[in-house]
Amino acid sequence: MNKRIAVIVTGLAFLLLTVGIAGAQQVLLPAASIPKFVDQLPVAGQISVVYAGVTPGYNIYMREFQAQILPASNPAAVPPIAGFPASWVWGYLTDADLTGGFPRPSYLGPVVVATRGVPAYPRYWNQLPLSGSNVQANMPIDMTIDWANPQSINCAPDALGNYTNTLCGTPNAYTGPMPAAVHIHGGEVEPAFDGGPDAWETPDGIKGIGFPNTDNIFTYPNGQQESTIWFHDHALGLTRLNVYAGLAGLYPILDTGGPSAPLAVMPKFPEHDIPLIIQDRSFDTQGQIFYNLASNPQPNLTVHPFWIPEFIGDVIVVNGKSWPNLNVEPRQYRFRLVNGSNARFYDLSMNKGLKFIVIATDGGYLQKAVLTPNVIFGPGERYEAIVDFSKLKVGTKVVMFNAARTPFPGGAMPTVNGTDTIMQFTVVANTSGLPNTAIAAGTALRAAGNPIQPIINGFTPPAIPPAAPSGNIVRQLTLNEVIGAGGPLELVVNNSKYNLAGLLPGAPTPLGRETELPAVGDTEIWEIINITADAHPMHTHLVTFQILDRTPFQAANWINQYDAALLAKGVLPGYGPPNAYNARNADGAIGGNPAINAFLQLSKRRLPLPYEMGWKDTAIMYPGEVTRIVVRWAPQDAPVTGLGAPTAGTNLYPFNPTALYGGVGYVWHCHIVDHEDNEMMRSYTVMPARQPIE
Ligand SMILES: [Cu+2]
Repeated sequence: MNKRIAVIVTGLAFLLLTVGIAGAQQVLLPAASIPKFVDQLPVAGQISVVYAGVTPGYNIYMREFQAQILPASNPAAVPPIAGFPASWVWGYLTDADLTGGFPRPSYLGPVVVATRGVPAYPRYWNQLPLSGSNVQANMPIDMTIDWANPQSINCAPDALGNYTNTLCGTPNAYTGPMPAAVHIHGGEVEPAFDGGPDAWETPDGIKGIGFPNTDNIFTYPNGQQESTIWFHDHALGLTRLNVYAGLAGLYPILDTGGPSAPLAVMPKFPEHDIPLIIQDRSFDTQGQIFYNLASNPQPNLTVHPFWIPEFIGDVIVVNGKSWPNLNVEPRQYRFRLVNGSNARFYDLSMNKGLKFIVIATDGGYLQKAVLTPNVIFGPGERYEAIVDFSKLKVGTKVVMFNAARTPFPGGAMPTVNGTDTIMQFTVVANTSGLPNTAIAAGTALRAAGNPIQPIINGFTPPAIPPAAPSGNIVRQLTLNEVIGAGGPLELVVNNSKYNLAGLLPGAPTPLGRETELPAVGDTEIWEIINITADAHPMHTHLVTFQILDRTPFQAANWINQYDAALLAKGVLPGYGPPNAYNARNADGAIGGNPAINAFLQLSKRRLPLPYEMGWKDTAIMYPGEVTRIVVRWAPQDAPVTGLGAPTAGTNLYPFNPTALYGGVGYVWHCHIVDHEDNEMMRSYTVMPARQPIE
């Protein structure tokens, strides 16, 4: 462990001293030269809104266009400065947007407002440039990683894992039409419409194996609870670039029967219900987005010339504007916080004595509102929080700050008056005339017939050991870094590369690469053992889960056993766990790893934070800890016990999650998208029945 951490720290010191490698044609715009709080935060209206509950079919066009991210002018500057030009970006446009004028106020969007129980049928069109893209010119595409490769050149590694095709290595970057795949993050949808990493299509019609043959029309049943889900690009090995370029939008699902009375009276979009999609970006001296390879350089350029372990931006962008201001009335506001960054975690707080009243997690409302001075979240996570400006005088300015280190949690502090600052709120007179609301700590948030259903034992975790209620399948799975000279070369889940086949004899698809084969309707405990130096926000497709606990373990001792087992079996980094995946270890867990319970430091075990005690689809897994989650392959509302409770082999979804499209099921992965793009993702398939376990 210590050695691994030392390697990372060395890499960080290196990045602070270097500039420009592959992006040498772009020169970094100093973040300090960008004035803060000049532009207003784009809200619903400037970001288009599509009411899918009213119009279930709608078009989304992926296009290249210009958006004004940096201030176009700065009237307050003395002496006056000219401001910055619009930036070339990629984004999702609606029919109305095509004639809506450019540059747009934001690259993000649209906000697609869905209604629970009313299916939506978006039609996605990849209309990114066939050639001559202004965005792609600033975003070198690494062909040495496992990616959505639309060309006939084979860039895959050889049997030993070496990348030998010189057409794919330094200094070549892919410049052809860009593959894209739209993933509905948090959506309960069948595999064909999940928009997983293999479901990509290029603007000239080349398709990945998972792209549905439905005339580009997807089906989202919208069966889950009222929550803020979102959609973003997910193309294999390209997600970090496509999302960075702007391909992300919000997808709130509304349900009149979901919230409690005090919450139901809060106005919905747009006035007092406002998404805050937080991202970090860098810009060049021409005002163009800059995927700055020097922000965390890849130390082994001969292996992956254009992939870096984590992109670290020096400019904070909210809803597509750098360091914006939002004018607020002296009343309560509802903010839908989305961490849309590549790799940056945020630890949000506010001055002037303001706190967050957290009301919802990724997948729905908490049972009761939680008052907290700060909210910590990683890429992909969402929280909804009430902020009460009612006690502040008109004219008061409130700043939202960030205290999270990068990489999280042990990396560098955010820069002072830079990445430590998110945005500003200015209190203005109440002109809406709408009555205030009264959400407070402890306010019940869910309608009477809609309590949260703790999958097992409430949020009181079962004792360790045994690790789980008898009869439940328990998986113990690792998060690993593959380290080369100077730093990480890739990151993997359970020491298994994404497309590594043959780990599980009898794996059900022609690809044979999946290892997690839960039965539909089953409830499993996943114990994720993080032996890397950093925290990873792990994300499951299809299902929301609940966090049971986090427990530090004697890392050096367990890793010694683990490394010895890998060595004894001759297993190379990235080529699977040391033992047979489906054989129970001494803890009764499958996954192919040495038992860990004896190494847990139980006195240091922590329950999830109060604001994490709800439905999650992405959760922070800290280094040196085992994070336990309980996952159930059934709709959120299915009862936990008694009549109608799902059991292994019962499908309660209104679709068939075991249906495979092109041999593709679902994935689960790290949502640091730079990690996800370089192997930190596993393929998983929902099965009609439990698989035999040895
Ligand atoms: Cu990760």
